[in-house]
Amino acid sequence: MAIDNQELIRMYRTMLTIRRFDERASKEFRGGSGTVPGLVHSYIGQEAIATGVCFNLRLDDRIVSNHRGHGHLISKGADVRRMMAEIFGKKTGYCKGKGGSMHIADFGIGILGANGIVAAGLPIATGAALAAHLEGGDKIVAVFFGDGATQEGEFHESMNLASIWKLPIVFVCENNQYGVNTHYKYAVAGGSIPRRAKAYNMPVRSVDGNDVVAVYEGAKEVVARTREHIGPYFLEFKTYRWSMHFESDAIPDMRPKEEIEAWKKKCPIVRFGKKLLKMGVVTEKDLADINDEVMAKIQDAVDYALESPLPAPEDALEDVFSV
Ligand SMILES: Cc1ncc(C[n+]2csc(CCOP(=O)(O)OP(=O)(O)O)c2C)c(N)n1
Ligand SMILES: [Mg+2]
Repeated sequence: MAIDNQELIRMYRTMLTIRRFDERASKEFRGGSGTVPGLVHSYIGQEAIATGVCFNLRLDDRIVSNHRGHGHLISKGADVRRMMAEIFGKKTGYCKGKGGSMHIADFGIGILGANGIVAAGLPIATGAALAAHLEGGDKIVAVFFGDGATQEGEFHESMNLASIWKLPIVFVCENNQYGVNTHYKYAVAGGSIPRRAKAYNMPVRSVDGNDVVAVYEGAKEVVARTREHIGPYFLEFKTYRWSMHFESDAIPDMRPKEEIEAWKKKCPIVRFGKKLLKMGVVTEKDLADINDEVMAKIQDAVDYALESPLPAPEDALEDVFSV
C-alpha cells in the first residue's frame, strides 16, 4: 500500500468524524437538547466512499453532493461547527440557518452544495466541469449520488453531455442498494448501473465501497486520468446505509433485518481500524485517543450550535432574488 502512514491516520479520523457527526445529528434531530428543523439523512455505513474519493481531490477541485451529504462535506474539509449550526437552523450556520442539512455549500473549498432534489446535483456538476474545461488547467469535479438517482432524467442528460464534451468529471454512484425502500434490482432496467455508464461511452469501475483503501486506490487513477481532460469516468461503489431512509419513524424501514445486520458486520471504520492495527500504523490507544478527540470536536460543534442565535424574522428578506 503506497499511502503514507499520516495520511492513513487522517483518513481514519475523517471517517470517524463523519460517523460521530451523524450519530449526534441524528440524536439531536430525534429530540435531543435542541429543536432541529428539516430532515437529517444519515451517512453512517458509507463513510469510506466520501473519504476515499475526497482524499484524492485538491482544494480547488469541486464536489457536488446530495441529500445524504454530511460525509461528502466533512471529507472535503467543511467546518463541522458551521455544519451543525446550519442543521440547528442557526444564524452562524453555512446558510445562516435558512437551508438546513440538505443545502450546505462552501464555495471557497470547492463544495458547490448538497441538494434535496434527487439527481439535481448532476447537471450542476456537469456545468462546473464545463467551466473547468473552458478555463483549461487540470481542475476536476466529482459528483456524488445514489443508485436511485440513476432513474432520473437529469442523470442521463448529464452523463450524455459530459461524455460528448469530454468533461473533467467523475460520476460517483454510491450504490447502497435502495432508494428509500425500493431495491435497485426493481428500479434499474437490466439490473446493472455500470451498464448505464457504458451506454454513454464512459469507462467504469465497480469497487467495494466499505473498504476505504480500495476506494482511495480506485479513485486515485481515475482522478489522475480525469485531470487530463480526456473525458468523464464512472465509479460505482457498493455499500449499505445503516439507518432508515431519514431519521424519523415516518417512513418505516422495510429492508430485511438480517441484511441490515450482515452489513453492519462489514463496518468500514472497524475494518479500517483493524487493518491499521495489523499494519502497525496505530495502537489500540491511538484509536481510543482519536475517538476522544473526535467526540470532543463534535461536542464543541453542538455547543456552538446551541449557543448561536436563531436568525431574526427580518433576515428572511435577505439573500433572496426577489420579494
Ligand atoms: C426528484 C425527487 N424525487 C423524489 C424525492 C424523494 N426522495 C428523496 S431521497 C430519495 C431516494 C434516493 O435514493 P438514492 O438516490 O439511492 O439515495 P440514498 O437515499 O439511497 O442515499 C427519494 C425518492 C426527491 N427528493 N426528489
Ligand atoms: Mg440508494
